[in-house]
Amino acid sequence: MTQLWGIVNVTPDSFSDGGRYASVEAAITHGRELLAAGAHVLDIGGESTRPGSERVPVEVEQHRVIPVIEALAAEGATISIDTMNASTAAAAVRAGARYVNDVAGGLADPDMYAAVADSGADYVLGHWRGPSSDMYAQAHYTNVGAEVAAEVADRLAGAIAAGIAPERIVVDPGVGFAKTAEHNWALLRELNHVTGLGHRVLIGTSRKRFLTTALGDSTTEEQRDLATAVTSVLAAQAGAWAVRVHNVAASRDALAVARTWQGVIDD
Ligand code: PMM
Repeated sequence: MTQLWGIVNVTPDSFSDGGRYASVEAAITHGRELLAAGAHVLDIGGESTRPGSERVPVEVEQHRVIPVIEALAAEGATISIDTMNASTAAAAVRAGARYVNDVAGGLADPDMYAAVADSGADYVLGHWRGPSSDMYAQAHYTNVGAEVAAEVADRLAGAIAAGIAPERIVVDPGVGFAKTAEHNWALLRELNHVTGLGHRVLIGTSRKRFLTTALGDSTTEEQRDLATAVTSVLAAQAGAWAVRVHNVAASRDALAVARTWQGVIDD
């Protein structure tokens, strides 16, 4: 059964003056809602990686995410920490996280592989070519599926050499990271290169701008949830182990319909 990873962003709410308490409480509540909607894993992040985003100091990142991880892990949730920072990864695992989701695949922090190896957590290794502030400068490919898979294979070798057991590593081709919309669609069409690496594969398409190629430029992020649910089914059919989504209920239903179509009655 495809794993549903629900996204919990712990970032200050610009419309609220409640400060840290408000964003922590809101994130915990949101995490509970995603679990009720069927999320298997909550992916908790305190630093945006959207195109153009600036980095957040690690102290601020940890101040945001650690109380949320502690609270939700104590309630029995399976937690992933979405971070590019080794120290945040280590602190999050101490607080109860079971996965370290690193969109930079170890390239943003030279200590990441060692921190993950020591922590005992599973590792999501994302394809990345540079910081979000100028990621489009790196968006050059002739055969995106093969090139992404080759670069991920390189990172995999480094992670395994640093002591992370291969079966603990999930790979992610990094939809939207140093890729144009055309690259993202081609990458998804050629997912066999990445699934062929022999690891679990996680795909993150949720609400991303490239979906407007299909939907039209004027769609808001929330208006991309149905399209995201369709990509969840297509990703699952292409061999993905997990999808990372904002609207868990939409992808849960879409995946349930696809399973039923295929005659799989598993829940
Ligand atoms: N995308 C974002 C953040 N974290 N993690 C993984 N593993 N894969 C992704 O594609 C991914 C990620 C950016 O999206 P968001 O800002 O909507 O969370």
